[in-house]
Amino acid sequence: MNFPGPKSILARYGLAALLAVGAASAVHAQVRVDRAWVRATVPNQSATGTFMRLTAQKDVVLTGAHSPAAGIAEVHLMSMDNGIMRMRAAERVPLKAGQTIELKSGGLHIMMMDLKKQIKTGDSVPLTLSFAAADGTLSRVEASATAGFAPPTR
Ligand SMILES: [Cu+2]
Repeated sequence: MNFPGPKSILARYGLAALLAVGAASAVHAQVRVDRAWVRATVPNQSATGTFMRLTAQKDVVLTGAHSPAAGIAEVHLMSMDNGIMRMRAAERVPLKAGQTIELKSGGLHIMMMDLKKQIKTGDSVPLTLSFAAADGTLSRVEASATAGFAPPTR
């Protein structure tokens, strides 16, 4: 019998499975998520932005996002183009080890589209962020964004 060693188990299931098990323990997460918030919506609003601070423990690339609150969650980048603010999908956002990047209004954000229901102030919206390391290892980090109309004050 040839049992898979720890290395091939990692390769087969990805670090995601391991991280999912230890999601509650931030110590093991490769990326720390702070001050996550989502802009509350009015009835029938179909999209909104989610913002946070991300601090990577090692070089990784943010490759996507997912939330049960939205049909589609995309990493978006706002930029000025000839005086016009434009928004486009950012497929890969590199994070440098030890550096904090801020997803904020008017800049990088997670766009939640096809919202399942109204997001009200104080709601807690679960969010899964996907990352890829330089060696190809994939991981996921679970976060929770608090709904409001302004960034959290602490
Ligand atoms: Cu957007």
